[in-house]
Amino acid sequence: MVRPQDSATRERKSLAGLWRFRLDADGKGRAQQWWRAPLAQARDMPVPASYNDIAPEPALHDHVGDAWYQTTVRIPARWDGQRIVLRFDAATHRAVVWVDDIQVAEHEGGYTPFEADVTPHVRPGHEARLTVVVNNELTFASIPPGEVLETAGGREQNYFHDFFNYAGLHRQVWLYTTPLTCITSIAVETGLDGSAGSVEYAIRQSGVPDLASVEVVLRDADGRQVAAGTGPEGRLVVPDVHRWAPGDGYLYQLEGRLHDASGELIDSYLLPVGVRTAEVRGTQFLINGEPFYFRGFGKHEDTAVRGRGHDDVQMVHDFELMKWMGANSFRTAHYPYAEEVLDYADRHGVVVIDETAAVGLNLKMTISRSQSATQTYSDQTVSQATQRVHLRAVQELIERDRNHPSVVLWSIANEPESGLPAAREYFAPIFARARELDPTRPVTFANVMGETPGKCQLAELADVIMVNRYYGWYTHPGDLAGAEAILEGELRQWATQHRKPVIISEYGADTLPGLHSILDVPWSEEYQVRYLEMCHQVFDRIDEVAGEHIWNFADFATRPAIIRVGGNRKGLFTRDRQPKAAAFAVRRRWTSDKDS
Ligand code: BDP
Repeated sequence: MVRPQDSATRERKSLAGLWRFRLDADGKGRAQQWWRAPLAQARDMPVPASYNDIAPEPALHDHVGDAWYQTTVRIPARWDGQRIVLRFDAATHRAVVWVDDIQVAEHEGGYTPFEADVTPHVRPGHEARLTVVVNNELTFASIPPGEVLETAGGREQNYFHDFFNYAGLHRQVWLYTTPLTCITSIAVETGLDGSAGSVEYAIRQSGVPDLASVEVVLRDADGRQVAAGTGPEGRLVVPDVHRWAPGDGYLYQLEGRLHDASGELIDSYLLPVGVRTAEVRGTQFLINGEPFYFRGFGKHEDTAVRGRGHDDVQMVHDFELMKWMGANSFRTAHYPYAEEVLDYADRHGVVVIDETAAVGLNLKMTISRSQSATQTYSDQTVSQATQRVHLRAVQELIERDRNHPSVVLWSIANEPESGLPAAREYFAPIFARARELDPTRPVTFANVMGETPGKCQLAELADVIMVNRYYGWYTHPGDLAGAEAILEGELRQWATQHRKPVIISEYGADTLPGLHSILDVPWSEEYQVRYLEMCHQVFDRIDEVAGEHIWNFADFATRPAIIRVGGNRKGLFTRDRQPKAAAFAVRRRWTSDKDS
């Protein structure tokens, strides 16, 4: 699958706007075939957005089950003779799609795109009715997992992760064209050899392969051709390459072209390409052969009203704030982010750890307990059925994001229970699948507190030791000296036992802006500052530490819990992006080697 784009041979039309919308709490819409007619009792709903916070209604906010979206679109008359495709950048967590009365697509997984060739079902110049049913139920056979409980108050969604289960059409919806014979996928892998760079490409096309010949042109940022090739696979060499590097998001543009026997252009597809390498060597993480230290955040796609809905205004603002902080990287905790986010990171030289939505494969967490089970891995809980969905999620993530130079590391899960042999059985094939799909990038997961060196069965499988640690918060609250000793002891153990780079992918303290204290009082702004300073002193003493990602960039919504005050408050910024005292303190650390 290649993304929709406007090129010499393609055109796209965004379907963002107000759609008709109806909750289906009783789940009767499918039986009653609601797609067959204009949606009755419908209200307006913006796309893209989560639906949960759009109106002040508990039934909408806490809805469990199906929700229906519908719109009508006129297919441009000039699209006659083209292949017409309907694409959803995401539908959380699963969806079925109809064009008029015909089912055209079905997809599982809330954060990766899917599409349908709708050419036979639409008529250029005429209107088509698009209906989507989006379902937000999490079960042990979904990624992330959860359980739907029948309670006195009705059906309730329980889940084992610490962020609100927003749902809906969170990202763009596109109608787009391709020529009938067209490029269906492009994959690139880049390398460096002294001052030269290489771009290995593989292009697939639909239709009869012999009908069209493939030609590839690589241009620099000024549009000058620097290399060219023919055939569906090949290797381009760029002398004196301008490398993509952290802080220098230099992009070439690869044009894949299909020509017919007479030399006529049939299809043209444009792909930005950053030439760089990313690898683990010993205890270092290298980008372009140079040690890279990750400075940044675990984030969320989370804002007021929109929930998880993508918004360019918010995205650019968040990147500007990260830049102001001196951050050079972030992790897409805890799901694949909108593709626009990765495009921006590519263009601006921001480094990304790209994560699947496999969060909460852990029934030992006290914050979000299962009501039905205690064993994480079993036939009734995280099982082979979960693993199949997880493998598919890894595949969809890598297929979607493999061409982004900003992505340097795959994270296949967050905080799974990892101390059991069953964890190894479950995860070994997932590591293997990630490496098979992309041999060029290291693979890891975020290890949870308590699964210490020696106990964790997965660290051995990972290329990087990535740990989430909260000494001084969930343990040793208010006791920074005690926290420091245990944090340092554990990180040193990781470093000596595994001889791999260690990234602290989460550390943080909830903080209420305006709460102050001279003493070490958790929740105060001063405590967040001192807690982070303590962690930083430890990291600076350990050579194998290759990165620090503070949890979290900004406060974010969670389910109600007595340890959550209006959500998770570990942000350096509030949910509306106002800085807490720690933002200034960390900025001093992260910009101290610069003039700013
Ligand atoms: C970790 C999780 C993260 C939570 C964080 C916290 O990875 O999703 O939000 O802790 O408790 O367990 O703040």
